[in-house]
Amino acid sequence: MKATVSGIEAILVDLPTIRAHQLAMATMQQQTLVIVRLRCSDGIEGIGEATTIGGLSYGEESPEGIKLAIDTYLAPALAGVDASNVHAAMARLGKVARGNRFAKSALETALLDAQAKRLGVPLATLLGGAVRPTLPALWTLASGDTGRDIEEAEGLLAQRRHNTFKLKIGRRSVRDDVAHVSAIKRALGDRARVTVDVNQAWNEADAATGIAMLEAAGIDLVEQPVPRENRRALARLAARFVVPIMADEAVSGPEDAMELARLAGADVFALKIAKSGGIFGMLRTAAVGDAAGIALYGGTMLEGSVGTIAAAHGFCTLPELAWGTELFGPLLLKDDVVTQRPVYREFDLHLPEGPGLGLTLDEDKLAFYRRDKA
Ligand code: MUC
Ligand code: MG
Repeated sequence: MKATVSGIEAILVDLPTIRAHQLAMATMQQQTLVIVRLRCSDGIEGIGEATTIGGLSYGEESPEGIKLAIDTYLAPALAGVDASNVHAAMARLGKVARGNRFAKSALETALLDAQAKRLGVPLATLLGGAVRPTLPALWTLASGDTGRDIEEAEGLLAQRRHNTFKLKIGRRSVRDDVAHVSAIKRALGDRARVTVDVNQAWNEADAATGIAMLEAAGIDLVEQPVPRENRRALARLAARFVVPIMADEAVSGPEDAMELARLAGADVFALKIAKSGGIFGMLRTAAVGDAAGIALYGGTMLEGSVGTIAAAHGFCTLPELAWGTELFGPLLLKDDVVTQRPVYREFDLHLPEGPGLGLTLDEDKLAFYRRDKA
């Protein structure tokens, strides 16, 4: 019996965070997930998630816009299509909508979750198989306070939960940011790797000054120091400094990856399923990086468990993942909408077992946190 897509629901879910999370462009006090439920005629339901950071301040899609795009354009285009043919379904979405990669990613995850459940295999198995059973996951220190960040890092090192810390900078002056980062690196020493994410906040001159000082302070990686459009500046910085430069906002899909590879524009690519329009787009982006000798890193949009585990299934199939991942999103949330939250142990994220994503929605929590609850 052929299974077809019989219904799609996109649900806005507002969840509290464990603390404020300060980035160059926004301070998050909570996180909004868009949870997608995709029902099929054979009774199987797939779930997916589209999540961004800080409304419209980080990317071009907002949670509300993602829901609108799904409800109005994408869900109607999938009504009645063969639910077992994910590539054909996604090609159809490509015809009805340009861009809207986060929304498409959530739908692709839901289709893949449903199909893997139908076949009785984990999603990574449907993708060809996992080459690593767990994924290293870093933690982002972004409380806005140096002392509090050091205390947080010390606690997580002692618990053996994380040994790599990413610092969000770019809000303050270059000098203040460098002082903050250097103090944290001095306190942690060789016990932890410390990386920074500038989230496009510096111009090229600031970046040259800042990166020279960060390099001297022993920082391991500098992520997206300049605006994403300024690929040539990224290339000049990558050529000038020994500390690896990572492209994040500058690399969405394989086309960006190709352009950056041509320019020698980055040493590392941050991969994310949302910005690539789904797991397959992320894998195509990774393939370009691999071919160009660019190291890979598994990024996050600070998704909850559904989006995080979807990305994890994709990342664990990559032959090379030299810089590990930052799949810590669920840990930033006080609560979630799944019955069992992901396990983090011995510095790694452990994938759940079971078919599909290996997750089940918690109906009570979903009812409680959904924005449109009665
Ligand atoms: C980004 O730009 O990498 C990842 C961790 C975090 O705190 O924000 C992000 C997004
Ligand atoms: Mg980033």
